[in-house]
Amino acid sequence: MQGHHPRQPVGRRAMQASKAAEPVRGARRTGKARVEAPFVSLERACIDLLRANDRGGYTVPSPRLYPHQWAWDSAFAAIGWAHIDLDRAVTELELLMQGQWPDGRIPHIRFHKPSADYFPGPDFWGTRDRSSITQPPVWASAARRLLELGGDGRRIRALLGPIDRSHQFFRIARDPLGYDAVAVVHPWESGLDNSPAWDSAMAAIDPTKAPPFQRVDKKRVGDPSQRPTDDHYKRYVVLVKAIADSDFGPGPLAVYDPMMTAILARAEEDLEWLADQLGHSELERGRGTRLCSGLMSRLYNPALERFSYYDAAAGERLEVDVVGAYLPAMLDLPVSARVLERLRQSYWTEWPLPSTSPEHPEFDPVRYWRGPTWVNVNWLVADRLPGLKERTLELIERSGFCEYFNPLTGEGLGAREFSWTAALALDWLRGCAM
Ligand code: 9WN
Repeated sequence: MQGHHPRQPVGRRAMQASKAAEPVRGARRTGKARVEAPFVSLERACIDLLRANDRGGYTVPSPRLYPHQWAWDSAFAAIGWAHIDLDRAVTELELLMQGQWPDGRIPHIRFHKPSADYFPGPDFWGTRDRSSITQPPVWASAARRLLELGGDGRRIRALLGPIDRSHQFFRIARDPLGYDAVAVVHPWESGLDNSPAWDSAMAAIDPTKAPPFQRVDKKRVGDPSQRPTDDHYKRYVVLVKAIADSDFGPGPLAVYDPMMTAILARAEEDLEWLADQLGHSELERGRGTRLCSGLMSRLYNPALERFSYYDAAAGERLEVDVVGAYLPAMLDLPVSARVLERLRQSYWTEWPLPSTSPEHPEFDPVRYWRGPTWVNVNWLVADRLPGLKERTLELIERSGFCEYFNPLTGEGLGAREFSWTAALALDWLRGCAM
């Protein structure tokens, strides 16, 4: 695994590369010199947005819809902060890791302050100040970027033990069949909450078991049709309660997720790199390679040239045509080139990448993860899909720092002033890539 994929140059060279990089490269395709100016101001706008969403050490994903610290959002924000203020970037990861459960899990939400602006709060989770599920573990990859850009090695080194334990949690608690892959226990854990990937497993969850609750999210976006349905929300809530009732164990849902597995494989590789750089000798090696083998042997479907999901509770393979089924191509797998080709063939809409295939019967270009384009997904795979970074920057410049975008029209959707959209755009503008 190590060093086989095109990555950023490290240390000082990364800084030079970022300064020397031409942020306007994408715009130049239009051949108009004057398009440079908006990109310069886009960079300024990214910085201003992260500063505005800073709550003193952590960054809220968006001020109105998501007023707490979310795990993968925070790691993406740290990558943005790394281009503004490296110490502030390290603080972001420190606060994230401080929320760690004793068993190693990093909660997907850390509630620093009470807020009536988000449901469910800690009382619903049955905790004091954090959720009981985790999220795609991008924090090792973020820590790597911080060190590459010159962050304080002593502070970053102190994060490696907690990061290591957070990775081990997946093997201990999220691999019920011993597949060397990750099974999520709640759609929110995947980060791609409302993807059709979860529909068949969620069909087994009884929505009538949900206790009474009031959604806040629908009031926070202009158009509720961009958010999950009430039926889905009831099932999410039933799962939250089931996890609390099982003493924060897994609950009734377990779906192997190729995208989550790929993100952890990349994170393991980045953790090994950090351990080498910073002299953290106690790290167990080879976990990333094992996850790659798990992906290939358990989840790859050669006929479809993409990856499958696997419902461990039902014992059923799920062939769902969603973007996560292609995301393992962000790794150096023997099939990555073929999978990327498929992804390009089926997902290159006007404003790629849609989160669900336009051919899928559930494709909906405006509803949350059921069709819209998301910047973080694009960022994860953009260095392997020429043109994707440039097109995504054009999209942001045109429609703003939205949470997601209509993949057909480019219309901005969901929350506004969304942190990871700005943070990852800034990473690109400074010449970096996943
Ligand atoms: C539930 C914060 C989070 C992201 C997820 C995204 C959305 C939350 C929600 O917002 O999920 O965790 O309430 O919809 O799907 O990826 O981390 O931005």
